[in-house]
Amino acid sequence: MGKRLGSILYVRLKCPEIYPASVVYLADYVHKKRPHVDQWVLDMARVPEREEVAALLEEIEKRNPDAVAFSWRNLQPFSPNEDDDSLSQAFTFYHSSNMAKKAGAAVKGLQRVMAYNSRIKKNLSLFHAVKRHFPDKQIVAGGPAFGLFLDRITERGPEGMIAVASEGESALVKLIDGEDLSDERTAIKRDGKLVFGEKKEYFDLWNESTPVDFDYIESIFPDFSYYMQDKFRDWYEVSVLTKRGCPYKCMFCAYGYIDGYKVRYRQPEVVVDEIESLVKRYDVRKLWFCDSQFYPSKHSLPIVESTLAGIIDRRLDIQWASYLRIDNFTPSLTHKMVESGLRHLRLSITSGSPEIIKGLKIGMRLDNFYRSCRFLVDAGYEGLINLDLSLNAPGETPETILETIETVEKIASIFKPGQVRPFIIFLAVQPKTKLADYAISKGYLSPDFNPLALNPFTIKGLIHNPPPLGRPIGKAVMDAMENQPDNVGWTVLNELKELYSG
Ligand code: B12
Ligand code: SF4
Repeated sequence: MGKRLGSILYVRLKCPEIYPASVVYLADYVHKKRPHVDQWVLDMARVPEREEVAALLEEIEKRNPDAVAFSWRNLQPFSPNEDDDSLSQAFTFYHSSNMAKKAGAAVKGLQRVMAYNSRIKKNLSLFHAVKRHFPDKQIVAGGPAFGLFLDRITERGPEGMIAVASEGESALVKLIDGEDLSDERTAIKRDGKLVFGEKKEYFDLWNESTPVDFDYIESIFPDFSYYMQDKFRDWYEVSVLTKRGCPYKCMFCAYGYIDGYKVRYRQPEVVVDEIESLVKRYDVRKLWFCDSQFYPSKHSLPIVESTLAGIIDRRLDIQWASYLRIDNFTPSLTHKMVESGLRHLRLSITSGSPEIIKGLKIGMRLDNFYRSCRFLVDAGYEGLINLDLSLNAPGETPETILETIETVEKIASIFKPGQVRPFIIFLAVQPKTKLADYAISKGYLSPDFNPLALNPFTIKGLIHNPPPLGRPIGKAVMDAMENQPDNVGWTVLNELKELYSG
């Protein structure tokens, strides 16, 4: 038995303005399970960068908590898609023949990499500051950043720090109770070495999860109201969890590893009660269901339908979005989606070539995809459809690219003109994925690659766009980003069609 904890100060590490789901769900659960524990939240997103250390030390002085619990969301802020300016800088640097532009992109790219590295150092320096100034406080850390990088972050943290990867509810309660954490996905730094725990059982989301008590959250989290202001109402998405896990093993995706391959649900009633509070209390209108996958498979159908039916029955006027597979839609589900406020669709079709889809282990058939598109039209869906395409996936050839273009055109023809927007997003190589194994086996990455050590060479390897197609695709994307920034997807597809149809 370790020391029991009677109070926790959560420190939400800096990240761009996004609803603070992690600490809201964690603190709410801890309060219901162990109401005697005092909790507070300090949100670094609201503290100017140079004042972070002082703000943290001052808050610890004031509260005197037994534990300081850091929550770290983003570790890899770059995304290899057409909306991210970093990709345009990288491609200009790699593919432009204009030396002045190349040099400009190199400088901007370097500035971003430096800012990124300095953010990681800054976060770690906060851990070390606590250890230095308050050696008796238990330092615990968790959050999405640890999902893939538990070891790499913890080894740079202070001695005695406990880090938790993936869901944190059960681990935190065990820590509060002074119990052993070896059956949770944890890393503890002891005598300079890491000792790992292994998760034995998922948190029982179905029975244990209840609607968030926002009165309580407001009482411990002074900045919470900031995320509920009027000014955010039209664009800001408050996140609501409906389930965890994804049963698929798409070659490029690490969500199953992070979140588990077994799907666990919150009860529809619980989810809908929570949405009702958000709507009635804060007039929230836009939601993001922050699941790895909102509709993972046919098995989820009754629960997903029941959640949407609850939103409709209670007349909750919301618009929602989520990561969503559409290949198992039914007419009834599609109607409920549209009626409950489906706002836009971002569909990771990845490729329109059956061979590439199979190779990527996406487990999707194109005829099912087309059928679901027709269900959406029948249900009256008129929102935008982003079709995420990762050109140059393993096995890609000019012929498979032409097949993809044909598929995209077919999908677009099902909807109204302008409704479908192809969106170019390169495959990012994430550790713990089959894509990483493949990139290593092909020599694109070294076996000991460190996805956190960014420099122009590692960045090139981490964006999967190898030769021989890498150059023409990269150049088409770079030109489109420069000349047709509002229509990159179609411009790239049209250019590649012209190039490869001979
Ligand atoms: C939904 C989602 C999004 C949505 C969010 C919508 C919204 N309004 O909330 C969208 C699409 C907008 C998005 C965007 C981005 N995302 Co995102 N996203 C996710 C996803 C699928 C779920 C995150 C979530 O909200 N989960 C629900 C909450 C409740 O869970 P949680 O935050 O993980 O918290 C739990 C645990 O982490 C833990 N925990 C958290 N804090 C603490 C603290 C302690 C002390 C302990 C013990 C435990 C603990 O306990 C919590 C409860 O169980 C994850 C992948 C995944 N499967 O987890 C990626 C993920 C979080 N995203 C990621 C990234 C990188 C991004 C982007 C930077 C991408 C980009 N380049 O644009 C942006 C950043 C957005 C921003 N403004 O910050 C990464 C973050 C880690 C990393 N590798 O950097 C993840 C992990 C995916 C990945 N690639 O690995 N994302
Ligand atoms: S890409 Fe989507 S469906 Fe595939 S494993 Fe990841 S979350 Fe699941």
